[in-house]
Amino acid sequence: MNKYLSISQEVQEALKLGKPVVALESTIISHGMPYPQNVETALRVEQTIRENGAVPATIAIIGGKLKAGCTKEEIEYLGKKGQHVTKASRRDLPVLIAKKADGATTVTTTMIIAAMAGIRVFATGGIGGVHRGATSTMDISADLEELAQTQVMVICAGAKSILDLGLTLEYLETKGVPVIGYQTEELPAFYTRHSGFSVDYRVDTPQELADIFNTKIQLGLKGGMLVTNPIPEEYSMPAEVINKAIDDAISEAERLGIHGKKVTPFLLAKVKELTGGDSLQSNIQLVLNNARLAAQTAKAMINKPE
Ligand code: PSU
Ligand code: MN
Repeated sequence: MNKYLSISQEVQEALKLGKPVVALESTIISHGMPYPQNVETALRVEQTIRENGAVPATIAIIGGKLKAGCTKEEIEYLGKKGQHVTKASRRDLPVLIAKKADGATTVTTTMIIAAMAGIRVFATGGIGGVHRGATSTMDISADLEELAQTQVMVICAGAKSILDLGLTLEYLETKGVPVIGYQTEELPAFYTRHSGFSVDYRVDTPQELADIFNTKIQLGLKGGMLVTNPIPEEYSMPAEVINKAIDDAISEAERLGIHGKKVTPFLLAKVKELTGGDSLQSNIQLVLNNARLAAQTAKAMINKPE
């Protein structure tokens, strides 16, 4: 095991016994939601994973250590520090480790650390992707490159239309990443169940998800798999409301000249501000929904095809 990796006792034991483990990211805690709802949600997500028969491993960088399995205190610390914690992507890892600093892991770094620890399933809210206007800004999330090279299944609620969803799918196709709709043929758009774009395949059970990913691993194909799980109907938002907020947030970001790693957190915070508490409630519910599916899928992964 590499000397920078620190796996909690509980997660280590589960992995040793071949029990199901689900990885969780920490940027969603520090940058994705306000305090204290971020901490409450992170703990509820862990609880949901346990109720569904798996062990949660919240991932973060603390004092230069790559943590797979954060304590309640560490989650509380990251949630309180919020945007003051470094949002850590692949390029930040060596710097933060060498400086013995803290970092909140994005989808990218959560995948990297999960893979190092031997965790194959990861639940989150939404992933990064190709931004609108990327043809001139070249703003494409490192999450897509990570999905292309690291063998972790990412279960999300699709992507927010702060992104260009069509270009995001094209990019994933080029990079050889399977995009699977869970009980849907349509790519969900995070707050809403519909985007107008089709996914590659529809799958209806956790066992099918597990079989596809186990097969990918057995074939030795590098890269992950993206599972898009629509927000439950009762928590989805009216498309006009959310799309108006997203358009306004993007205009504001352009006006202020926001760029680089600040773009996504800025847009997320602005959309939340413009839609009040409604979008936060939807956000919490879709993450819980993904945690349930991830736990069931991690359990199913243990039944490997011959
Ligand atoms: N999209 C969301 N919620 C999030 C993020 C994206 O709907 O919390 C976070 C995730 O951690 C994701 C990161 O990996 O933002 C992507 O940032 P960027 O676009 O800068 O790559
Ligand atoms: Mn970016």
